[in-house]
Order: sequence, then structure tokens, then C-alpha cells
Amino acid sequence: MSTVREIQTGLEGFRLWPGALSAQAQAALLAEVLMAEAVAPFYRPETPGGRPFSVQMTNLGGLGWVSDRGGYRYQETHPATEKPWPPIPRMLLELWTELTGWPEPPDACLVNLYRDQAKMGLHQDRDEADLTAPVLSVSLGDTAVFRIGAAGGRPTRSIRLASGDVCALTGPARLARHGIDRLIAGSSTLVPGGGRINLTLRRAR
Ligand code: MD6
Ligand code: FE
Repeated sequence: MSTVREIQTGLEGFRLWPGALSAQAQAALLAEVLMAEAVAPFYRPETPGGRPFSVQMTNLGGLGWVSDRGGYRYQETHPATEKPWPPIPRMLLELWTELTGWPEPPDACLVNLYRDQAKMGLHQDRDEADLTAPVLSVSLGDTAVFRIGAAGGRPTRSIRLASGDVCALTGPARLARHGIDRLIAGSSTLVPGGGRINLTLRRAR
């Protein structure tokens, strides 16, 4: 991992490492996610307004991000199985330390699964207790068209996130608005059944 190059994005605090994960590392991480899925299956949450997300979700780590009619929050158990979330794979903990240098490990990892027409509207990640800690994002599978703009209604720009790319919202970009407009279907064969998996590592507590 030590040869990974960060590229400049023009948005201060938005950090991007294209191709950070080798094909072998991507396959190893995907295998970990598929094993975790047996314990913590992907499910389709509802927005607080009662609309289903097009993205399916699960979590890894001591805390998981959930959404339902009660709102957005972090909780220790899967809403359907009521079991604790599986642990965050060691390779992700190492990636966090290497790329962010943040002194404490992440305690939450949201896993998003996009199939077909799934997308994610513009949002800010602001349900975490400490909004100074970064959020680190890993993409697997089909390329996504990612949209991002600084907080406060600033213009957005579009960036493609391909399998193995890693990005982070840090410092002045921590509360940037971002979302996924669409996938480029068939751009990767990594995820069985097609689509894209995104993992975001956070300090929730
Ligand atoms: C996604 N990503 O890539 C959605 N959040 O599927 C996010 O919502 C995200 O990429 C915080 C930091 C980086 C991200
Ligand atoms: Fe986000």
C-alpha cells in the first residue's frame, strides 16, 4: 500500500487515491464482505419519511449506521437479525491508518450495495459524534459517477470512482455534500451478480 499516490482534486480536504487497492486486494476485501454478509445480510432501509432506499446496506464494526422512521442513527445491532455487526476486516483498519493517519481506529463501517439503477442522493455525513475525524471510502465493482460539492450550496462536480479507488472526506471537506448519480453498468466483473459495493469507515462515537 505504501506506493499509493494521492491526486489533487481541487476541493480542499477531499482526498482521492485512484487504484489504491490492487486486483488481489479488491478480491480479498470482497471475500471478507461476502463472508460478513452471511452474518449481517444486506437489507433495504427506509428513509425517515418511509421511502425505501434504492441502495441495500449492512455494516461492519461495533456500530452501524441505520435509517428508519425513527431517523438516522448508529446502533450496535443489525435491525433484522438483532445480532451485533461483524468486525471490520483488518485490511481496512490498516488502510485507515495508512491513508488518514488518524490516531484512533474507525468504529463503524457502512457497506452499501448498488444493483442496477440504485443511486444515492446528495447528502452530508453528519451523524457521527466527532465531525473532525475523516470518513474513508473504498469502492469495489462497477464504476460510479460520484458528485461532490463543498458545504453551503456550493457548485458540485462529478468524479468517477472505479473499483479499487479510495477517497476521503477530511478537514474542510468533511461536511461536503456528495452522492452517487449512477453506476456504469458492466464496467467491472468483480461483484457477483453485478453492481458496486462501497465501504465507508467512520468514527461514529
Ligand atoms: C458511495 N459514498 O460511494 C457513497 N460518504 O457509494 C458516500 O456516501 C461517502 O464516498 C462519506 C465519505 C465518502 C463517501
Ligand atoms: Fe456519505
